[in-house]
Amino acid sequence: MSRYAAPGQDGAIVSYQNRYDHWIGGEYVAPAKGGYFDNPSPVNGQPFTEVARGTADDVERALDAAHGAAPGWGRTSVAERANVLNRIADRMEANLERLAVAETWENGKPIRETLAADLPLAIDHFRYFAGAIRAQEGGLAELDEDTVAYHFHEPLGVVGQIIPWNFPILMAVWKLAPALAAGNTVVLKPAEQTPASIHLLMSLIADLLPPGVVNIVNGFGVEAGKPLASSARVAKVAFTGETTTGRLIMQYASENIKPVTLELGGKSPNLFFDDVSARTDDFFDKALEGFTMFALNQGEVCTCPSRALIQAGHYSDFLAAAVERTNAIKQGHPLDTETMVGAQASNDQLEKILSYLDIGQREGAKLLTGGERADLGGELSGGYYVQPTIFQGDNAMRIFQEEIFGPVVSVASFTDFADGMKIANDTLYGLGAGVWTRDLNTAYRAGRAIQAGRVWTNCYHAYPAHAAFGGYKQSGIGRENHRMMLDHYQQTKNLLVSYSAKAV
Ligand code: TXE
Repeated sequence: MSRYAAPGQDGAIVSYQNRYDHWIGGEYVAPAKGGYFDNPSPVNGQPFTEVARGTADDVERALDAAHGAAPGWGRTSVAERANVLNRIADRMEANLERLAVAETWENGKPIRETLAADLPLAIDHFRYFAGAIRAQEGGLAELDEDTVAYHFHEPLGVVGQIIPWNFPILMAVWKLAPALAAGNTVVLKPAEQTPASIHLLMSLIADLLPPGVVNIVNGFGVEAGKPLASSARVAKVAFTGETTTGRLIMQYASENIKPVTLELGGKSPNLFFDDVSARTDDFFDKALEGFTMFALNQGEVCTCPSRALIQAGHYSDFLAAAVERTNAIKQGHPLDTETMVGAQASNDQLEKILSYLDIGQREGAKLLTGGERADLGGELSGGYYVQPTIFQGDNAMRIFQEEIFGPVVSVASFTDFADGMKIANDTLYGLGAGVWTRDLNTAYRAGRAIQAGRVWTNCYHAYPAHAAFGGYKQSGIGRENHRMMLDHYQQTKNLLVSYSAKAV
């Protein structure tokens, strides 16, 4: 095991400014109203920097910069934009360890994940959209011999983006890469819990982008996010966060008839059919691994497989093995390379999860393991740690219906295929799902029957840039990833041209 030095310690590869202002027009800009707030690390609960508290005035200033840059950036050739995106990816790759440590320090997630997943995925995202925009073509329809409909792609202009704290850099990149590739300029509001990693990223790539193409306004939801989403000066709003907040974002944007894409909450089912346990082999092990994915990223993933549905024929045996496997998860210092579960991202989130641990027990669910705040002692005693927790209950319970966003899984059994589908779809959400079976017919039918935008089959929590991701039902509107994402950031211009000299 090795441990990366924490920021501020000897040998640290990340150092922060004492304060982060807004990033507007290619420079730091102090907040119009002068306020700042502390940014604590969830690893130990201690503030490590302070951040400008944005208001509507700051949003306006950022929109000025974004509008100033929009015509120039929108007119660059796709080759130029793709080159910029590729250079950003190269710069991030050259600084991968630094960005990974920053992401871990600010969010609390284990360094093994930021090194192996968050940052490589973010880098690949820029490369993917650099390629996608180069390959994009318009369309042409020959309406008759003399009449042609041309279809062009145009940037929308200035877009507003509001992101959460669970994957600070990756969520920023999921939104920035397609928007920039399509020729838009951006005003982005990071989550108030995790702005510093994004500023670190911006400081690394600032020289690669013309001033004003990407602007960052820090701050809280109502103070900074609302004016951005409500503005008549944005052509589109992209949001990731809680479903109730998504509803507000739609309301704000509807005032000016602006399109929104929303990536919201989930309560994803993870189904384990009987045949998973038919043999004790690698596949069985893989399925157990799939079960424990509820604790990945401390459960702070919109697609967290937070409802494990196990078919009745192997229910007890599979569950016993799953509990054993969960108990072997190594929780510890997020900067240790062997840590699998780190800290929750904020004290608010910690308290929300603890309240659900209480709710689960009060509504009669059986606690199979975990169930408490984890006290890791020493320098981590002020941090926000929760034990990986398994509840057994039934799908009507709140712990099966409401998003906990912690390392907590609620387990129930199902009898046959129809029963499994019924329980899986008995939710307001429809973002992700998992299906585990050796039978490809079952896998296919389940994948088609589950009402979710992404159904992982014999795998879970993979997020390649070229697979569409998004929600059914109350999990959202629109998609992220995949080149179809470009459609959310472009206008379609149709020119309908008659080449005939004849009067009609
Ligand atoms: O989310 P919010 P929170 C879920 C998860 C979590 C819960 C609460 O269940 O426990 O949401 O987290 C900005 N106008 N998810 O409170 O409030 C806010 O500043 C404009 C799921 O952090 O949705 C932040 O930048 N903006 C999720 C962003 O919205 C507003 C990821 C997300 O914050 C706003 C995060 C407003 N009125 C939480 N209010 C996922 N789907 O991945 C807040 N914001």
